[in-house]
Amino acid sequence: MDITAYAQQFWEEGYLVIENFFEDELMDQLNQKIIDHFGMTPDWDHSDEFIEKSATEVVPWFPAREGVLDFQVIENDPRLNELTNQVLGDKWNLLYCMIMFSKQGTKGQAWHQDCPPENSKQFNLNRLIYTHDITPEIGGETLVYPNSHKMGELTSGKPDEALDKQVVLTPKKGTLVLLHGHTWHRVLPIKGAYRTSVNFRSTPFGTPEDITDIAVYRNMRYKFSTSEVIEERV
Ligand SMILES: O=C(O)CCC(=O)C(=O)O
Repeated sequence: MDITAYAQQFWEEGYLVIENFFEDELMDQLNQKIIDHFGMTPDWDHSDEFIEKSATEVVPWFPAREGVLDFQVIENDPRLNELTNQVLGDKWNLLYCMIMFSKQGTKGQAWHQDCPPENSKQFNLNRLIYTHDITPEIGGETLVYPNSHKMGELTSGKPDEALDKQVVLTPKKGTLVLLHGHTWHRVLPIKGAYRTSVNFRSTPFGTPEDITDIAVYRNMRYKFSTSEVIEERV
């Protein structure tokens, strides 16, 4: 694995895909833990206003906050840590491990940036691991807009419309995707039984811990800690 080349590619494009990063057996075990936790029809966690306005239908879970440590094996993976060192520099912080679950027939996630893009040095790095195949039949493909980590604020408009330069990712079981928090991204609607991803969000040294509290959508900025639309965008 040429880590330097991977890091360079990440910084050029704002995202990076590495297939077969984790073994199937580990992915199957973790996928089962996720299903054991959520079942197939978990209750919503976000407010109705957020779900409606953001066109985003996911249920988050932070396993470590509940003492569930099964996912730490990924966090401790030396190759993942070496790659993160190359991308963020030696001093970076793990923000949290967040698992996202979407039920069958739900919308996925509209275009967003995980945090405001005004300060290019302050951002979160999504380190996404897929414990099952994402396919066109299952839906839930991840869309990214290459280079948009250098383009400032996500354009305003309809939250989930197709954008001309979007790239469709269909990560398979065991794929690692690194995604800059300022890169414009979204998740397509879910047609299969469910869709999940595991995200070890991290930040460069010196980034505030609440960096992902405010997310940018095409129609608003939303503050999660107070469940508030803090800016309408038109
Ligand atoms: O699950 C994915 O593929 C994307 C996750 C995402 O949109 C996010 O963490 O903001």
